[in-house]
Amino acid sequence: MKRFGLFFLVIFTVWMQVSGQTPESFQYQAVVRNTAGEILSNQNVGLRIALHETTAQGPVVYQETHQATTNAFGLINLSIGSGAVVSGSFDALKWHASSFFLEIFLDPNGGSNYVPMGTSLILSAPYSLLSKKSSGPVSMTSQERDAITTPWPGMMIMNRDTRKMNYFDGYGWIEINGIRQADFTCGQPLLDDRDGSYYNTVELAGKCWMARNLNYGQMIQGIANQTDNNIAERYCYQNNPSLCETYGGLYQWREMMMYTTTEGAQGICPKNWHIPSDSEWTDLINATGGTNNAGTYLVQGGGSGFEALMGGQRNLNTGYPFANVGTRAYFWTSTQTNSNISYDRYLQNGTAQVYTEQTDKNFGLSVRCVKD
Ligand SMILES: [Ca+2]
Repeated sequence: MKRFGLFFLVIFTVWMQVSGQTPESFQYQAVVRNTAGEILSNQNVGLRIALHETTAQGPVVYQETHQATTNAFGLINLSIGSGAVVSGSFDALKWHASSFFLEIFLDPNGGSNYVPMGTSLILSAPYSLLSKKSSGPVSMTSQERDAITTPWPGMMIMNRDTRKMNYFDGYGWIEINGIRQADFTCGQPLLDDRDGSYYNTVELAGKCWMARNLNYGQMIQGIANQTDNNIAERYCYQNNPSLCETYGGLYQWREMMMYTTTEGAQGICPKNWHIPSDSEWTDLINATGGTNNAGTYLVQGGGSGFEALMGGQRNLNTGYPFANVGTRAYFWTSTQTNSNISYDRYLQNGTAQVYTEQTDKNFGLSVRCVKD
């Protein structure tokens, strides 16, 4: 059997759909040749696209299939994001927060006997998909900036590594040093510059709390333990990244604490924020109606601004280690009972009570950070 190669992979133009009913997408163009270098012209081919998050070997967060016909020059044009969805949600991809790698599988006979053709980093797509969502320059890392193949003079980006504006002067990138006009005040969105995520914040009991669950780190499968490997890891309910978008990540206690047991440690929180202690949780609850009532006020739409969602937990069951999404919200504290157990608080749908319990550190619960 002949082996085929996509010799020439170009992601050249990213364009946005403006019709409300049409999904966002980006254009992908490739020339299909066989290994002898011969162009496959006027041929029906089947393709499967897989998007990996973070690294080329990272979790597959989206897959779709396409049928295409090469033209006389072997060229195919695909609109990624508008194929037949196999898994995941294109709209839920966090272009601004992560790197994505596009893996192509091809059946040169037009069927679904796909052969892997290779993986490449997507660079242009985040830029343009994101620019639809904001009128100003988009944020990216220095590495992503340097990978823009054809910056134009005057092009401007927000450098997420330095948190400064960069512009291209026709010869190279120039960084602008500015003067901070005002410090962060609670109630403003918090930018987590590790991944570009924003968190609403709310001041309660004299402390500034995240108003959304932390959603930082690399997703791993629920059956595996998070480990002390210098990689921040999270679970997503049902191993579904789009549920992390809604409910945030679920963290084992030791991972959340970044392998210290010091109450109030920064742990997995952004710089200058920390994991709330049990007493900080007590203060929060006392300020929002007390143990018997605070549940009413802490939930989304409850009026306190805390906006708790019932994100459920990662538990210790083999097979299906997730439970209680939609019915319970669990939050770790940084206060441990002993080396195996720590305090957490949970809310239950339809109940005003806020419960305190002591839970095995291997459970995966939600995390709210508090400003130092
Ligand atoms: Ca880890």
